[in-house]
Amino acid sequence: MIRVFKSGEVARADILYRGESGSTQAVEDAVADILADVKKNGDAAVLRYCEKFDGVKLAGLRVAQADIDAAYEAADPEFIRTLTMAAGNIEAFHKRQIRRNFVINDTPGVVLGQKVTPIERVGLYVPGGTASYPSSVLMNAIPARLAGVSEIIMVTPPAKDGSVAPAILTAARVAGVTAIYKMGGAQAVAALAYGTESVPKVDKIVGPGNIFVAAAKRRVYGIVDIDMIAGPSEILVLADAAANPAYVAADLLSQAEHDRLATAVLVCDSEALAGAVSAELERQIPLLPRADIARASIDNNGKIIIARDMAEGVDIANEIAPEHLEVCVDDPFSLLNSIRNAGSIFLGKNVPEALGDYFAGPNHTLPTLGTARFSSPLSVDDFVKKSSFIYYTKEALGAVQERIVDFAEREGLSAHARSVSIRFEDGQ
Ligand code: HSO
Ligand code: ZN
Repeated sequence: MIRVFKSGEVARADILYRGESGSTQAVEDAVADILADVKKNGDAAVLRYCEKFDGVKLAGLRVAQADIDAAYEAADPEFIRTLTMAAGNIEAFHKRQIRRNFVINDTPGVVLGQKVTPIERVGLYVPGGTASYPSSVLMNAIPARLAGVSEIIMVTPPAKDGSVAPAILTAARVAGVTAIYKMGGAQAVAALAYGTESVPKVDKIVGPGNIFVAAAKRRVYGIVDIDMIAGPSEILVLADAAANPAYVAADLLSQAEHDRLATAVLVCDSEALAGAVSAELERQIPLLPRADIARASIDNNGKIIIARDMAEGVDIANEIAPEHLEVCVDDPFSLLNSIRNAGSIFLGKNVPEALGDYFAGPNHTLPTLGTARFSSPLSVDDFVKKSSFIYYTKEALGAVQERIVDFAEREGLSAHARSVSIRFEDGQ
């Protein structure tokens, strides 16, 4: 059963609790060893770990273009149509994020500006097993492509027969992934970060993964950039008394089925709705193929918080800062302004989170674990960097040279001062 709290009767820590997750010393040690091994021994080490962890002895790591094309050709045309439509929506939304260069030319003889350059090579991690989602391939690869990344290198652990799920290969082709390697875990992160004989070294690694992948990403951060360390999926449904309890329960379960550690929370202003949603959860859970996962998530991490009114409900949502926030009220736009902390906001009673997970266009790679307080959904910005530039004529430099010399001398940096003044000395 989901736990039910009244806002005035529950400690803050209980409101904010998201369940246990995270790394252990044993994981950290194992990952450190794997990283060092791959750095030193390259492909041979990766192939060895592939045999050990994925149970398959591969001849090579790269997936042949013919295999990608064969998966695409064999795919259900309806699935390709769905992928293509979703990709079109994701592309249309993310296109609006593309930043332009800017130039400032306000002062005579001075040009200042900022130029945007795509990151050259990006590694995209795609988990294996049941968390292997074609939708995540689209969500990660499309913003990278729009940013102008020239190589999008996808990695994913192979099945025991050495294959990669055809749906993943198909989505990769639709999204514009440029190369695919069969490898997973910390060894894949290491290969991307350091490069091997067959895997090019990348500049940034994105995509979700298990605790080994997360620990490896954390460790290689600085050698390469990373997107984020994603925690288990989270949903917070903020609903008024008139919300449909069956819909609310279904939406909570859509995230609970992701992971035993997923967190599903309902905040509402009605005891009646709380009771009805709790009953609906009990009715719906046994109907799900992934009932055991959903049950564990709802019983361990799920909660219903009854707020005094919707304004307090918004405050609680802001404090929790969920990855996904559904606002199940009749006039959701009236609350939008007061929502400050949420990865993605689903407005109104007709917008299940799944609409955003798959199709609407905004990204589904979102800040978890309360990091929506300070971070944003994955976007085109994650795949570019900016350089500033400065141009001054000699006259323009001359007009400010004394200020710079003065500033540099006050910092005790005479060589700095001199690099300016030398340009105005006779005979130099
Ligand atoms: N809800 C997940 C994304 C996803 N859902 C993929 C279905 N497939 C992100 O938290
Ligand atoms: Zn989902």
